[in-house]
Order: sequence, then structure tokens, then C-alpha cells
Amino acid sequence: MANQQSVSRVCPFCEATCGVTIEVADGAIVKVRGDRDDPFSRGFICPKAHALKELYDDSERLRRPLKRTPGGWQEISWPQAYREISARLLAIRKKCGPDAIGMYAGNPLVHDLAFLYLPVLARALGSRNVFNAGAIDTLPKEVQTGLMFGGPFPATVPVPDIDRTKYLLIVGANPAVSHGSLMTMPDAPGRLKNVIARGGRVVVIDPRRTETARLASKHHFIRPGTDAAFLLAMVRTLFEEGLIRLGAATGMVNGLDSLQQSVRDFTPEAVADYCGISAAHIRRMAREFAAGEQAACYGRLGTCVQKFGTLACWGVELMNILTGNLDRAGGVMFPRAAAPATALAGTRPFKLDRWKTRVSGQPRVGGMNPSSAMAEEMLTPGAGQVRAMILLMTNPLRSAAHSRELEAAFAGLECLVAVDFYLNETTRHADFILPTPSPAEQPNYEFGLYHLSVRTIAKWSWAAVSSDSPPAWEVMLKIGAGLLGLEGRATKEVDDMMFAQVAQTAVKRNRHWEGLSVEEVVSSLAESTGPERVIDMLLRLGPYGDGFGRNPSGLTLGRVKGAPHGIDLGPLQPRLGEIINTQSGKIELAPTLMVNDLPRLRDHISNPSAASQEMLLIGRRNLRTSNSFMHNLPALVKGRNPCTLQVSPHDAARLGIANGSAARVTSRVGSVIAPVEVTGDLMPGVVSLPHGWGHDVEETRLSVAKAHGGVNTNFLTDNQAYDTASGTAVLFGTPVSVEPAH
Ligand SMILES: Nc1nc2c(c(=O)[nH]1)N[C@H]1C(S)=C(S)[C@@H](COP(=O)(O)OP(=O)(O)OC[C@H]3O[C@@H](n4cnc5c(=O)[nH]c(N)nc54)[C@H](O)[C@@H]3O)O[C@H]1N2
Ligand SMILES: Nc1nc2c(c(=O)[nH]1)N[C@H]1C(S)=C(S)[C@@H](COP(=O)(O)OP(=O)(O)OC[C@H]3O[C@@H](n4cnc5c(=O)[nH]c(N)nc54)[C@H](O)[C@@H]3O)O[C@H]1N2
Ligand code: SF4
Ligand SMILES: [Mo]
Repeated sequence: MANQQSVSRVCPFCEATCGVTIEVADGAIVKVRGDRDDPFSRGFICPKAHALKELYDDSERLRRPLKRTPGGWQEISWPQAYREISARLLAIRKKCGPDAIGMYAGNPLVHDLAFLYLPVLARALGSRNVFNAGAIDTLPKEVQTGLMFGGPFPATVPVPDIDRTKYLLIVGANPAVSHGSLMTMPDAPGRLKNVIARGGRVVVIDPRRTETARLASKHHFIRPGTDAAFLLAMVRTLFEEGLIRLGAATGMVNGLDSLQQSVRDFTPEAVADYCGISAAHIRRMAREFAAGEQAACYGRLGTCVQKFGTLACWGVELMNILTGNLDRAGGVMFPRAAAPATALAGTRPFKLDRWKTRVSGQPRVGGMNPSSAMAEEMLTPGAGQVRAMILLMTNPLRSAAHSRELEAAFAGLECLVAVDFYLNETTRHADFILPTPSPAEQPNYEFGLYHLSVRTIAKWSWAAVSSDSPPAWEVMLKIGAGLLGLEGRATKEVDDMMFAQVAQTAVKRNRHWEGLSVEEVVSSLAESTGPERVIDMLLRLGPYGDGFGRNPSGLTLGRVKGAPHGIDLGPLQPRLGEIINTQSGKIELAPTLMVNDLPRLRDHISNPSAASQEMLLIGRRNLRTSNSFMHNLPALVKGRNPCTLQVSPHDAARLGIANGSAARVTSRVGSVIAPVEVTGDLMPGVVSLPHGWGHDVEETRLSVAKAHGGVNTNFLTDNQAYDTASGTAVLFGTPVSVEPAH
């Protein structure tokens, strides 16, 4: 057949970085399959990998910029879009100041090289109103690791050394479906099974008997939102029973006594009823964990998007540190990325921002506002009110808490610009939609995720097919240039200006190579442009790099590209000494923020819920789709409707709702009607609905998604409920009432 080609790359649809081979014939994608020659994934993929083809083929995916006009959507050229957007935004900034234009970056940006251009656009914007999806996801982990290890995120997040551990305690994560988060590893189910096959144990703490729980040695239900109490009771047991061993962290910690004092009253007996786990089980798990030579405690979304997210993340980390499992093979370790993010960040230790958000005084972290403050910042008049937004690959009207209120906020904006390839529930409010290419049409390097990877990997992803549209990084650079009054300048010219700044920081931060100057770096890379140039610089400066010729056999982007299936640089290695970046130079075991948050937890333990007859709503992920944007792809949504309200048999009987009937679920902020699925997998008192659904809006161009509409669980989640330490929204553990819907 004419013009056939196989292209190797990484699948961008979750954090696992599975290698795929895309078969292309005559410019069309024929097939996506697992790449057996990828040293990390060895052929493993999940059904979502096929979205590389499906998204490319989707005729409803936008190919040209859209502009809202009184007569409806109009296709316009890219130059016209840049010109008009820059004029509109500059006028708003002139009238209302820089804070009037906000920005919100969503999840898929992490998997796009444009991620590297986020700081560029943020600088050009100069607004205090920048938001990201972190506050509905990883933020408590960012705060906790920042305070304990010094940051920057994610370079100081330890990950379980899953391929060597003998005991894995999973708290609030479902890697068998999510394929792991803040722990990059292809084939999560296989790796979990291998822990057990090696004679190890996997223990899961989750209000739902999940797919991961089914693979595990043991599962315990836990009442949503009570993990901090559970984990601190485990920590207290370690103190009480003399099980503290610091291992590699010996001599490197601060605050051990203060920690012991702080957790004194968290006895297993005091928290057992609150958590729904018996005191005997808590003690036994603490002993087992401490006895295991190589044990890793891992928490994810269930420990983050809840009322005590920062405290729960603290508890997870304390278990690892206090049992000598930090920086130990088979415990939790700090990955060493080939292209290190630290080269782009400042050197100063992590600190919470002095600034709080304008309206409700929520914490800001790393210059970002939490997403739960977004609606009020748009709706509340006064100096600094947000009147325009730039959205980067996000669908907050389905993914963020209290999306009904957000809808009103977005509808009232003077200008909304969305970098997105669908006309969906959020972008339908836009004035301009800028559709950058689908992932298969673009190269990539999973820059962020390789900082969280359970092996050190460097792999370039090649574009399988070409596109006429500019990549997202270029669109962001152009919008940034417009805001800086550089509208109309050549991309290369603006990019060179931006790169000179980035190179300056990187050379200053360089720890590996002597005698390197900014001029040398800039001139060596003068011919290239865009994020490829940044990645090349980071690889060459990094620990495996060629040091711009100082280590001739080291990595360059060219060498990485020359290994199409990826380069495996080996297992995790101890590196605690080079990680710690706190003011004191020690690991802070009892940061003030956490200790000061304990009274809030104690209050909640003594008065768990004003209305304890209410149910607690949690989320659920679906293996075949990711968040909100794959529901227009027929191959991924065919079959059984996954958007059901799961209820335990006990509650179903009590509430008079039958399997297959409809139930009304009501929270403080809203109400939805969902089909009921009665299942013994759910803890009594808890109901579960997946997120990202509710494709019921007429004006969208999502005909397949509309036919599989589902309900939007974020009509129920409450943006006034957040982890006060970090500003992270409570997405799991929302109090709701449930009744038959007639
Ligand atoms: N209730 C509840 N809510 C949740 C969660 C939960 O568990 N429960 N999970 C939360 C989490 S962890 C996250 S990360 C967020 C995610 O929420 P978001 O960050 O909003 O991500 P998505 O829902 O995937 O929406 C992605 C948007 O980007 C567009 N898009 C996707 N890929 C590309 C691309 O390559 N190019 C362009 N131009 N556009 C693209 C899609 O059309 C879509 O509009 O949701 C959160 N919301
Ligand atoms: N197939 C698929 N994969 C995905 C995604 C997707 O949408 N679909 N999304 C990706 C994204 S953006 C992310 S951030 C990751 C998330 O990765 P994970 O965190 O592994 O994913 P979740 O399924 O949200 O797992 C959270 C678990 O916490 C449990 N839980 C809820 N409340 C509590 C609680 O209070 N305490 C405890 N202990 N557990 C609780 C839930 O029942 C659930 O099993 O997944 C990624 N991978
Ligand atoms: S687990 Fe699935 S979605 Fe995640 S990277 Fe692998 S193939 Fe892609
Ligand atoms: Mo996420």
C-alpha cells in the first residue's frame, strides 16, 4: 500500500505514559496499538489509547477558530483571531487593570508541550487571577511536599517504588482504573499484581470496593473525608509502640517531638467510629506497615479533594518517613527526571503566598488561585473583578465544583477566549474558540510526568499526522505577544526573547556542568524554536545530558529522538540529600500549617456532621474515558451507561430506591436525577457518581456525547466547601440527600 508508516509515541490520555504505535496510511490513522518495544510499557495499553485515532477522526472536532457573532458562530483565520483577541483583551486591561483578565489551565495541558509556555503567558498577562485545575486535584500534595521537602512541585514528590515494594498501602486511589496519578507507570494492574506475586501485600483504604481493591490482599471501607484522622492514628501507634525508624532520613528531620505531641490525642480508639475502621485494624495496619522491610504508603485523589486534604497528605508522608521507607528501594523515592523542571524554577524554598484571594481570602499557592474561588472572583464587583478569561483546555462547567454558579459567571464575562477543540458546555460561552490540533497531530515529551515516574525514562513522541493549525504553545505565545503589545511580530522573534529568559534561569540553576554560560546555551540552540528547544536545553543540562559537549556521550534531544521506543535510564535511586530544599535544610515533620489545622480536624471528629442522616457523595472514574472530553467518541462510549448513582443495598432498601430506578440527589447547591445502580461495593452511607458527564446542552457540537448525556455531578459539589489549608475543593464527601424521583 502507498505511503504506510508506523509512528512511535506515548499515549497522552492519563499519567501512565504507555508507548503506542500509530499506523498511518495515506495521511489517515489506520490503527493504534501498544508498542511492545517500549521499554517501560512493553505493549500495554488501555482502551483510551484509541482516542488518538478517534479524536483525530471526529468530524465535530473544530479545525478552525470560531468567533461568536450576532448571527452565530463564524469561522475566522488565525491571524484575524490573534488580532481581534489582542484588541479586546488590551481594551479590557486598559479599562479595568491587569487583574481583570483571568486565566485557567486544565488537565490536558499537562500532556501538551504548551505546558512549558504557561509561565510565558502568565507573565504577559500579569494578572493575579490565574487559576489551574490543581485545586480540584493535586494541590494538597503540592502544599504538603512543599512544606516538608521544600519544593518545587512536582520535583519533590516521592513516588512508591512499586516494582520493588513488599507492602503497598493505597489510600484513596484507584490505579487499576486511573492507571496511577503522581505515580507514572504503565500497566498499573500488572504492577499491582506483581507486588502480590512477589509475596508482598497490597492494602486498599476506600469507601468503595474498587477495581484496585479487588486486586488487593485486603480492603477496608473508610468514611469519606476521615483519612487524616485514620493516618494520624497510625502515626500515633508508631510512636506508642516504639516503631519509629528514620532510615535514610536519620539526622535530616526537624520537629519529631512536636509531631509526637500533636498526634497524642489521635488514638485509634478515638477515631475508629469516625473513620469506620476498628481500632484493632488501625493498630494492626500500622504494625504491619512498620514491620515490612520495604513498604510504601500512597494516597491520591481520595486524600486530596476532601475536607482535610493537606492533613491527609501529611499523614501519608509521615507513614513513609517514620518507618524508614523514604528514599529506600521498595519504599518511596524521588524520581530523577532527564529533563529537570528544577532548572526552570526559582531556588527559594516553598512558601505559602502572602496574598489571599480577593473575595473570600482563600490561600494562593505558587501564584495560583484555587478554582473554587473562580466564580466569586468573576461575580463580585469591585477593583480586581475578573471580566475576561482565557481558558486553556478545560471544561470547568463540567469539571469544577458548583458548575451551575460558574456557568452564570462565565455567561456574564465581557470576553472569553478558549483554547479548545470542542464546542462544549464551557466553550459555548466563548467569544473565540481556538482549536489547536489533536494529540496525534503533535509531537510531545511528557516533561511533567517524567518527574513522577517509577523508572527514569526519556521518550520523544512523534506526530503521526500533520495539521494546518498552529500548536497550542504558539497560540499561547501569540496571545502573550498581543498582551505585551508585540502583536504581529514573527513567532521566532518573540520566542527568542522568551527563550533568553528561560535559559538565564536554567544556567543559574545548573548543578551538573562547569563553565556553562547563557550565551553558550542560547547560541547552541539558536536554530530551534518553541518547546522542543526548551526540552533540548533541559535534557542537555540535566543529570544524563551531554552538558553542551562536556559529556559527549550524554543525552540531547537528537539522541532521544533517535530512540523511537524510548530510553530506559533505570530504576529509582536514593537521592534525599539533593532533594531537600527547606529553609532549615531538614525535612519538616510538623509544619505549622498542618499543626494549626488540627483543631479543625478535632472539631470534626467530635461533631462529624451536623446532619449525620445525610449521605456522602463521592466520585468514580471510568476506564474508557478521561474526565469530560472523550464522550463524543463512539468507540469509547458504546455499551452500558457508566454514569449511574451507585448505592449500597442497605441504603437502597432504607431509601426505597430500586436498581434501575431514578433517584434525586440534592446538595446545598443543586439537585440532579440519576439512574440507580445498587451494589455491595459501596460503603453504607456513601453514594457515588462519576464526573465529566451531563452533556445535555443544546448549543454544543457534541452529538455523540449528547446521546450519552449522563448527569453532571458538579451541579452537586459545593465551591464553598474546601480544604482550608490549601484551598482545594471538596469533590469527595459532599453531603447529599437521596430520594426516589417520581
Ligand atoms: N466531581 C468531580 N470533579 C472532578 C474530578 C472528580 O474526580 N470528581 N476530577 C478532577 C480532576 S482530577 C481533574 S484533573 C479535572 C479535569 O478537568 P478539566 O481540566 O476541565 O479537563 P477535562 O474535563 O478533560 O476537559 C478538557 C478540555 O480540554 C479540551 N481538550 C482536551 N484535549 C485537548 C487538546 O489536546 N487540545 C485542545 N486544544 N483541547 C483539548 C476538551 O475539549 C475539554 O474541553 O476534573 C476534576 N473534576
Ligand atoms: N480511566 C481514567 N483514568 C484517569 C482519569 C479518568 O478520568 N479516567 N483521570 C485522570 C486524572 S485527571 C487523575 S487526577 C487521576 C486520579 O487517579 P486516582 O486518584 O487513582 O483516581 P480516582 O478514581 O479518582 O480514585 C480516588 C479514589 O478515592 C476514593 N475516595 C473517595 N473519597 C475518599 C475518601 O474520603 N477517602 C479515601 N480513602 N478514599 C476516597 C474513591 O472511591 C476512588 O476510588 O486519574 C487519571 N486517570
Ligand atoms: S493507561 Fe491508557 S490512557 Fe493511560 S497512557 Fe496507557 S493507554 Fe493511555
Ligand atoms: Mo486530575
